Amino acid sequence: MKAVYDQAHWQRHPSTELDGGQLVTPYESPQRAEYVKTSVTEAAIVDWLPPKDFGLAPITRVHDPDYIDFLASCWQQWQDTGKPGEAIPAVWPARRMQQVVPQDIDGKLGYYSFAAETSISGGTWEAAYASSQVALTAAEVVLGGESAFGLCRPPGHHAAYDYYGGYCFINNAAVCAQYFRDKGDAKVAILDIDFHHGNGTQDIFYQRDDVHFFSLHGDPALVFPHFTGYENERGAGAGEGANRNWVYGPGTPFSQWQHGLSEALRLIEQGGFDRLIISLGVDTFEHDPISFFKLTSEDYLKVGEVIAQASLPTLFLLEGGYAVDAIGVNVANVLKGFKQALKNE
Ligand code: SS9
Ligand code: MG
Ligand code: ZN
Repeated sequence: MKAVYDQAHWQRHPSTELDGGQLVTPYESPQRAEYVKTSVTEAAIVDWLPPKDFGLAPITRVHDPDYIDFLASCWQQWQDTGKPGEAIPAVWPARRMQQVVPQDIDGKLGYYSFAAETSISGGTWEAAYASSQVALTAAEVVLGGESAFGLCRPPGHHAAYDYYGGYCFINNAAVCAQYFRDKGDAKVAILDIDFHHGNGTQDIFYQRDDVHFFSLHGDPALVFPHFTGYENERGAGAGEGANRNWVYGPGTPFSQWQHGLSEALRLIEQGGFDRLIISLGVDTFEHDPISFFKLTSEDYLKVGEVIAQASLPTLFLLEGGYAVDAIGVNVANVLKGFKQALKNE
């Protein structure tokens, strides 16, 4: 199995996250990626590849080009105003207001975001761009039929067609699904096992039948992203039935969560997909500081095994996971379980 890493992720190092009415050190830290790199290397299950550059074109296949321009220029525009801190939105177009892009940076931040915890600082765009190229480099390997892991940071699954939030700016899984389509695949599946609903991925493919989205996550009535992820969201128009959500409450252990996982895998096995993308968040871990599921480090071996049942070329992309000292082992265990199951086939 191949894996891709880029030290450019370090350029994403904001010093603030709005949490509990205070500005705290962000949970989505550079150390996360380093722990994953170390554990996956120690597990001796991958060969590391350097990232290639696929340019902006694959990104604007799934994101609004104006949104991408905004991300690329936001920090400069923010600094030009002389504002003292990092860029944080404080106002949004609410119900019955106009959906028009404002000129002023405070207005733009609200227009192009859906959450305020995610500060934008210098290097954010560069790291988000590099993260998408890590994903695409791994995707190119998967196009050849071999499975691969993209060690993406920042993560992507909360980024929608034209807004960021939840630590995400470019939707790496969506970029790669579209890349697979553009390279000739007829049908692609994305399975999101991060603790949070992949609202961005759902948004991008909601009306489409060629990329199906499956997500297991904490009940949005109780947790972020609060306004999407309910089980009655099943896709619309041509995409009717191509979107599935499984929601679970506080304290959910693997023994319960695995029912959704197995059901999703059954649908993926029977759905005639060419390729599978896993939005691999391990914030389902029992000691994750911002989540409430109870998966153990051992459980992640089983998760990898179950994913292998689909027998599809599989692209694993890192999403969340905030218990930094365990994130490495948990991610490595998913890949280990997957690889082991393939061998036993
Ligand atoms: C914590 C609130 C969490 C954002 C969570 C984003 C997870 C990305 N005080 N809000 S995987
Ligand atoms: Mg999820
Ligand atoms: Zn998450």
